Amino acid sequence: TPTSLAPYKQSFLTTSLDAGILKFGTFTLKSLRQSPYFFNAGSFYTATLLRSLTTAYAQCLISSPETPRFDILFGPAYKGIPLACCTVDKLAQLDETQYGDICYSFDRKEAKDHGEGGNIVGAPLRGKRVMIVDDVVTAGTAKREAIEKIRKEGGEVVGIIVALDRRETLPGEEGSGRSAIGEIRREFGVPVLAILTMDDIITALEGREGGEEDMKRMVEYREKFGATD
Ligand code: OMP
Repeated sequence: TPTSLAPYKQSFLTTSLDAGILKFGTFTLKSLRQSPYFFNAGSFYTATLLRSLTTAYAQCLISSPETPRFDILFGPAYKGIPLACCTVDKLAQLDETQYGDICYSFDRKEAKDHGEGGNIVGAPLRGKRVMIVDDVVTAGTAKREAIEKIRKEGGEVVGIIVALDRRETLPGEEGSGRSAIGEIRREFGVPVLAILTMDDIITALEGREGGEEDMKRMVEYREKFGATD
């Protein structure tokens, strides 16, 4: 099937489908919406799958015109921790000159009051330009918490990268067309990069043999809950 996706996005989508990480069916989301698809980034736990995920994050950061300059890649606990660590390793491997000095950092869920203390593991955030890496964005709740934490530690949030931007309206604001990610973009003035969006999935998979019913439900869901900004 002809698609307009960048090769690294296409290959990431293929891996996600083959590994059963991107699934079609009926799923209840954190927002309680019933979704015809679900992306379970927590399943990227084999060496090969983790590498395919962090390669895609690294290629997205390297190739997006929107990517800001950053010093630290921050992965919110717990799911973001391996993402931040393994993606900085991948960035340096792909371009040592440009990314060899990038640091990783993540938060503790519970503050430590002995030893070195503090709430952050990895590079200190104070005065640094911080990029957040996370799995999926739907309503953006988790990203807001991370932004607040980083600011409290004296870091400057310069952007967010996720594997999947579902591009949905905020719960209770279905008619507005305003997306969770659009709100974050406007409110905090930072770009939000995504390896894949819901539109990418539909574009790439529409017309796929045997997947017609799944795509019909995807399009219906997008009409109901999709954002337009
Ligand atoms: P928000 O914090 O509302 O943006 O929700 C994002 C979270 O929803 C993710 O971190 C996941 O825990 C979960 N999620 C997925 O992992 N994959 C999906 O396809 C959809 C969701 C979700 O529940 O919305």
